[in-house]
Amino acid sequence: MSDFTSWVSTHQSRFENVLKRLLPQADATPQRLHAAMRYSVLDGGKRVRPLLAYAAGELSGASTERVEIAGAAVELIHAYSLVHDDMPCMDDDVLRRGKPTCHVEYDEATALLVGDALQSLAFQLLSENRLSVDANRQLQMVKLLAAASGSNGMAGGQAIDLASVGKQLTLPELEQMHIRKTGALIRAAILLGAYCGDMGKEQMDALDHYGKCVGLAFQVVDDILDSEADTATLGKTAGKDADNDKPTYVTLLGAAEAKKMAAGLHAEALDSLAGFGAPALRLRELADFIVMRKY
Ligand code: GRG
Repeated sequence: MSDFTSWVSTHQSRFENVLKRLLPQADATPQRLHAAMRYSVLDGGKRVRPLLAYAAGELSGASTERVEIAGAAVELIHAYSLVHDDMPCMDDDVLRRGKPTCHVEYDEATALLVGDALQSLAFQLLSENRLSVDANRQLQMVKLLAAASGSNGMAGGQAIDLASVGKQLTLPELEQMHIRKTGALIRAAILLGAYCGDMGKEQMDALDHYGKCVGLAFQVVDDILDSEADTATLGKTAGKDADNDKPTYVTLLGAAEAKKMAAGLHAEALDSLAGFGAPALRLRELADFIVMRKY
């Protein structure tokens, strides 16, 4: 096992325990909602966003306990978005992380409430735990996650995505959609991880640029995987973009150009880490993983 693989699996399993502790217990009232929240968040997912938060936190000298709260807040928002995205009123999917989607396993009303409750819990965690010595900084962190997940971030990107079915988008339009829908939360994970420690403005800006590049690269690769990988490998239904007549990097540019674009974003992400030197190793490796992943 490479050093990176072992870092990933150690942090994934640490983080799983953090989530188990922070989520409401399944036997607490209302049991069905709490069980569905745990079903939707635990035992699945690559945990890319928390891993990025851990790596950014390592770079800014943050305490692991603080980074884990910030990472959990981001992961809960991510899990809520997947639960809602899979519902019949959106992507209408039956498979997520290799198991039946939340509304299939439970029911639609429960899935709606799971998303709502996960989102609230994310902000509760960010506000009830001390994540920075500076109260203003902590407020800034709450605002950062709100902006990344709201109508100018993830939810807005999803709205553009739903409105673009069956339409031809230009490359800048597609890019704007994905910067919001996928990129904003990935970028927030990195910045929140770093904000748990201490980092100067210039370094924060460099990290932000890294976040923008890997966030967009993540989506370009997602489009490629949706068209090339199979359902068993992905743990979610492959070929959904084509089935839903959605514009993607693959439909717009073709697979070969989309791969070149991912490689270009990968190189730009690595460039923005140049000033950090050796301590940014994990962020470099995570950029490699995001671009080379197979699921
Ligand atoms: C419902 C407000 C709202 C937003 C939904 C994130 C999203 C917006 C929709 C998910 C659909 C999708 C395929 C988005 C593309 C990229 C993406 C976020 C993929 C899933 O993330 P991974 O690969 O998932 O990190 P795991 O399961 O590993 O956590």
